[in-house]
Amino acid sequence: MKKLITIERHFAEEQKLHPQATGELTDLLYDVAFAAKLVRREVVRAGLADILGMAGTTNVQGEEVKKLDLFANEKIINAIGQHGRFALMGSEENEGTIIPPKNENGRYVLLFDPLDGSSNIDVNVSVGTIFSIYRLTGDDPRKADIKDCLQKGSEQVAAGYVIYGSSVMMVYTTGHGVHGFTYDPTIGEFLLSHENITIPARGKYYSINEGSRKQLHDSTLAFIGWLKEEDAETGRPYSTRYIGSLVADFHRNLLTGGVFVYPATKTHRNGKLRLMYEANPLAFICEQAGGRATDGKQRILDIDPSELHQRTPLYIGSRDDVMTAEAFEQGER
Ligand code: P6P
Repeated sequence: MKKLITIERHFAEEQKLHPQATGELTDLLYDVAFAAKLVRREVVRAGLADILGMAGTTNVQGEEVKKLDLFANEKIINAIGQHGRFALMGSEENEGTIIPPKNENGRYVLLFDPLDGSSNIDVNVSVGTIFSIYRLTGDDPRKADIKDCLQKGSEQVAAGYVIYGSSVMMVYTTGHGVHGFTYDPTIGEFLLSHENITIPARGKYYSINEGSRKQLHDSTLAFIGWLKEEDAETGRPYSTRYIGSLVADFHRNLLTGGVFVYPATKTHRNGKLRLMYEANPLAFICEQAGGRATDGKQRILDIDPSELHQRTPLYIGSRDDVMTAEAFEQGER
């Protein structure tokens, strides 16, 4: 019988890989896993409870917010913020930074998208929580401010996501590989199910919203055209897989190989996806799994952020597929 390793046990093992860790990283990750269990409980029964449907408000993105987004946001802030380990937080649902309920000893920053893909909630398509953890740039948590939230993705100490799908999984990295845990509701634990996830160098799927063809630049259309050509030697044509839920599309490509593209378009020069709590954490995971993540020109993790909610074009997934996409976007093909 395979060893049953809970995510908490794995966090403790990971801590030994961080000589400077004082156990705080383990505690942070434990808090995130705990919050994920609370969010999961509501997401999986959303159809039953009276929390389905529109909350009637709009978030900083100007998007209508469904009650589950609000719930997830509040749960994460309160469940994680109560232990005082985070000095500051940033969420897709909040315009400014969030000072947790307790933060006097916090030496870390948490940035998160509480429920990505929420437009899919009512149709029972997988949605996800994405998180990114940084160390404070200074020593005094009372002086923590927006500059602690605007660090390059390469400074992340941990990142991960929870996918609420046919099974609920939590995937994370602290810079020592990527590990996946599947939730067992009979014991209320995330159990190690995918150790050291690696993404194939080239996949067979591509994910892009071709409905916006008219808005796509010729370079992007040329890449899509290349993917659709018949060429057995390079495994083409690729198949389209586009769920419209970033975490679900990313997770499939991470496990099977493939490339996800949300590019700059004629109407959105920075694309749609958010750098700090969508692209950066997934880029950290993707690179740790042997993949690649760029904005079409530079590594996502090298982008010097200027705003908490700034957007970025995103090409992420199998290393060779992303490099091919970049060659087209840079006019080299
Ligand atoms: P489009 C969901 O709203 C989201 O933020 C991501 O989860 C998803 O990848 C993307 O937007 C889909 O955007 O423009 O293709 O509907």
